Amino acid sequence: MVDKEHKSIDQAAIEMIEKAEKEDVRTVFDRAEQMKPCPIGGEGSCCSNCAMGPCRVPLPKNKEETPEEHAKRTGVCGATAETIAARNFVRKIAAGAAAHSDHGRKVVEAFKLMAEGKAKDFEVKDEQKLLKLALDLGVTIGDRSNQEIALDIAKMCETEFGKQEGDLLFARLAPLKRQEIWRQQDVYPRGIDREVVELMHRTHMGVDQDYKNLMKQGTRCALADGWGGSMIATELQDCMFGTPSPVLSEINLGVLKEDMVNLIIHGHEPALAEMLAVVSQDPEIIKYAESKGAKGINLAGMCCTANEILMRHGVPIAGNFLQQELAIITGALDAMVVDVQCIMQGLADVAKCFHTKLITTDERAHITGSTFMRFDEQNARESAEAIVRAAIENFPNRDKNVRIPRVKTPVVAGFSHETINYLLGGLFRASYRPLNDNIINGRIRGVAGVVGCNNARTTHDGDHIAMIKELIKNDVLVLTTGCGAMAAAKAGLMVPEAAKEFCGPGLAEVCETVGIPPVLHMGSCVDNARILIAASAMVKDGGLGDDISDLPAAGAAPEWMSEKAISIGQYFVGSGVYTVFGTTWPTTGSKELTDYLFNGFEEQYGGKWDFEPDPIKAAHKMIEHIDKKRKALGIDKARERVLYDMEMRRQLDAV
Ligand code: SF4
Ligand code: MSK
Repeated sequence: MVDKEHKSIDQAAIEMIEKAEKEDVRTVFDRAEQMKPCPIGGEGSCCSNCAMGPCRVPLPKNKEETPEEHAKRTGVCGATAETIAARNFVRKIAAGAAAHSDHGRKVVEAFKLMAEGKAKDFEVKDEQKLLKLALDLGVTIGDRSNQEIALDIAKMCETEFGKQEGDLLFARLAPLKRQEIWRQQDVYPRGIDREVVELMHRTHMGVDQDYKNLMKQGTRCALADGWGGSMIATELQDCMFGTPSPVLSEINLGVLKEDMVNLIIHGHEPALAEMLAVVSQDPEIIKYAESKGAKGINLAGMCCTANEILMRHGVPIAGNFLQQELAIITGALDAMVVDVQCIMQGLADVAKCFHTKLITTDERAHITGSTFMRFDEQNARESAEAIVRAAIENFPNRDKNVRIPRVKTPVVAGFSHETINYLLGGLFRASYRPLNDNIINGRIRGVAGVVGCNNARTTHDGDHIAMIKELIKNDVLVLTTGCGAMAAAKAGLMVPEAAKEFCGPGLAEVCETVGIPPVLHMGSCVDNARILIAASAMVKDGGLGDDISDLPAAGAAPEWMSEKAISIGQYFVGSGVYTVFGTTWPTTGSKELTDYLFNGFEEQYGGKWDFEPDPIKAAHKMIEHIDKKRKALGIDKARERVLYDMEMRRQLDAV
């Protein structure tokens, strides 16, 4: 028997892992047990960049390496352990930045089609945001229509990918001091595609062989993701699908319904999900489902697409990354519809054991053994309808072997930057002032971004929850995205009532006064750009220094697994944030490179990396960093506790 509790802290997941075992269905949890990680690749000491290799240059175990031994630790071409580890690390950045940015490009294409009137099912949903974006980008507003303004914005954003000269436009939204640092370090991002291509070129055999210089381009490429591809994706998605505002929903496998057609949309890009949300409410389609014996259509999300439609429509979430196969194992899933990123190939094998139809929808991501049904933005509704009909037609094929865990949790999501601004400051004077004031007076100790994936090498959701609970207990407000956000929601940390139960007294008071949860769901992976904007807004509101690196703030990804997470981490570090990763660290094969990332970087960028697999210790490292920043700002004395009476609370409201 396997130790199921060790695999997940989520009761729904544990129940489905047991069901899989009984039914002899192999999942990611089994594969992780059978496939031990390669120790040489794990420390970044394997190079396969040319056919003279692969070369392995592992760090000697259990003994100090002499300088002579170190000098001999090279690949066939003479590449040192530092160069090899750095090349491997920055290639992860290039892949992560490419993934986010190609998502951004797809959004721009859909946005442009909409502006040209060629994507008839999409429209500008948030006019305010469109106009704000036009002002940010210098697009003329005048008496032009939304379509005309949107077309100019689309063209400008399109150019951001391929431009050869000049700076990325969205990077101008960073605090001025941050931009100065980028200029001093010569890493101000240029065209998005250019940064990815240059990084791939520089890591080719025989090009850039100085680990610090490789990291310089790695930083510039990551910044082109955070302040470019990801930010473009988030901003245009908000214009086209609506900027999220607080919404109540539910999360976990218990959202699946025995008597309805269950359809899960899994992946990252929201356009298809948006249309599925519309189509699944269509009375005609519901009638069709009824004709097949179902009571209706139940749409749920998985991974970041789930976050997108939860944030905007309150569509329930079935689970995060490590639950994708488990959703099929319920036996209640009629269709698993996927687009791009974080989709395990194992889904196809698991789906074969059940009646579930696995449907791929994007030309860039086919899976052997699945059915391909292309999603066409120009005929979005028809494409979505065909997919929903396929799910409905599969409903009668369900067998009796259905078990849906009775586990689901309420969640309040939808905390975009604009919403936080409004909730804190009010409609007419939206600002971060009350947040800054509460940090200055010490009720809130600081802010942490806890983001990222699940990883089958550590207990599913365990590290996220241990870290987040430790942070909020110590009065640190947590902003979160991605699968970490879903972990927090499943653990009941995303309802306002959680403040009283889990927070330190200062944070609890503020959350209760404003009526927000202590852990704020800010969206999907690309929406980490919202955290950059929020951090910039805090700097601009004043009182907490003049750069993101001055803020009492820290970042973490305790269960990271994807290359996108490395790119996100690097753009946080390059934006001045102390960032701690858990589970494993991919550069330990080179002490010099690791020391540069964990220490040297801070001198250049104000932010730095750290690694700590123990989530409680990691939380305390973050708190220590937050306290260091409070001290530097001279607000460390302010952390005295104040008990609020009603009058004081009203004053807080009126700030
Ligand atoms: Fe080996 Fe150098 Fe080729 Fe890498 S580039 S595989 S270290 S010879
Ligand atoms: S889905 S990148 S596992 S957060 Fe964005 Fe989750 Fe990580 Fe994928």
